[in-house]
Amino acid sequence: MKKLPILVAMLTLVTTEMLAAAPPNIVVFFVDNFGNGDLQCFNPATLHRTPNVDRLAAEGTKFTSFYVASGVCTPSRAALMTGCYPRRVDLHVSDKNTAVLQALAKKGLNPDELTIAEVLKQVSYATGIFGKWHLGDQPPFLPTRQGFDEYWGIPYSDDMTKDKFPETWPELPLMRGEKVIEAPPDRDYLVKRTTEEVIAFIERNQSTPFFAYIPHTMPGSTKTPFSSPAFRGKSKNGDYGDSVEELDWSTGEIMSTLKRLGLDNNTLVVWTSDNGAVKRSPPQGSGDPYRGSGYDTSEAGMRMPCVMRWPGKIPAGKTQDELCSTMDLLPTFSKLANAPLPAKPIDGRDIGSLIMSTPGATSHWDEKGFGYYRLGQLQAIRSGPWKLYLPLSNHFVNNAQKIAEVKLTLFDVRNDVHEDHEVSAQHPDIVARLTRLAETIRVEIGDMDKPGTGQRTAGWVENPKPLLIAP
Ligand SMILES: [Ca+2]
Repeated sequence: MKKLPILVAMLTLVTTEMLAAAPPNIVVFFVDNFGNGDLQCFNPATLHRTPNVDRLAAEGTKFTSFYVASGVCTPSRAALMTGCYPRRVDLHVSDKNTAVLQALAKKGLNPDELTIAEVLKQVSYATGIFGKWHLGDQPPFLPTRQGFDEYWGIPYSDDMTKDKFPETWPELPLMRGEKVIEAPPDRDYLVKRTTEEVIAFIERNQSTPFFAYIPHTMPGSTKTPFSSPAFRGKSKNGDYGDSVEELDWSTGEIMSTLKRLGLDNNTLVVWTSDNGAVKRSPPQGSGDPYRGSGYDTSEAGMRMPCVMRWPGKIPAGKTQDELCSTMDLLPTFSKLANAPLPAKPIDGRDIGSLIMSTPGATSHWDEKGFGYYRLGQLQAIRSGPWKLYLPLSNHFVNNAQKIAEVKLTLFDVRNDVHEDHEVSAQHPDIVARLTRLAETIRVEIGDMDKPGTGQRTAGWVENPKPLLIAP
């Protein structure tokens, strides 16, 4: 009997050590076409009420130089999933040489590429995706073939509906696993139902490390974002605001679930957007305080609001302005989970020290430069505070590949976030250095018709077939 307290103490010690070493659950919110200025915690002037994401920011760190790798959906998602520039994995353009994959695309993320889900599966994470995939709708390209145990959602954008091409496109498919369960689903309920699916996934997997990827379908690609009746007409910013407030509600529900199950202290939560808010008239989403809008290489197009929370690991109430990217998430998660990196080269790096604000941590992008691509064109580069817009006689000004001439310009996008002061004449040395870095990226990743030495090929299906409701 005398030995019991010692045994209890030993057991307690083991349990504590095991808990300390337990790899974190990982939850990634990746909303669609949502601007930096659309959250209270990034823009107090916004009309949107976003208390739940604001709470994440208060309990975690806000990232103010966090970039997606493209201003449009498919390439941005390809980069998040693989840790690579979209051009490296050949998803910078669609099979039709357009900006994003559409229904029945022949192209998709190559099954040989390793996604975050596959990396985490190596160390037995449970993996689920809930929302919009957009990396190929043919069977070999579905998330279930890319490391996800579970899939509930739509394979491409919410606006790719049958009425656009009634002869060829199917009704918008809602999928569970590899089966179409409804077509079309009522889009008003996508965010609500996605939230319920995520909560059920977390409940089922509470005793194992899990990765929940939540690429919410909203605000999405229509002029009239959808929301469920509880949110409709409730915001001060029309349909767009209603959908933003429902996304915030969704965040709160999922965080409450983590807390209720006692999981939130060992869960890394990342909340960000796939690209900036789209230009609409009258305006809906906001890229404030940055210039530009979604779909291009402007700061508003690619510099996203990002919040990360992991109590005790990521400092609370902090702002981190070092340059980082969605491409860094795969290697960072790989390190945290102690899972091997993909054998093929990737562009992102482990940013654990930046996330946790280790003193002296710097951005690897400052050394090699971060390239801003639109379609297959390298248009700008950032290193440290500096963004250099490359001089181009054939600059793509929209996704239809209309071209214009642009001159070389240089801005300090850390201190002059609205890019009001062009300073190339004052800093010829910086212009020269960034120009050299751009050339290095161009050689490896490619530019326009010139292939990069590091480029790989996407997957391809010669005869794509519509996804239809399973019998
Ligand atoms: Ca998008």
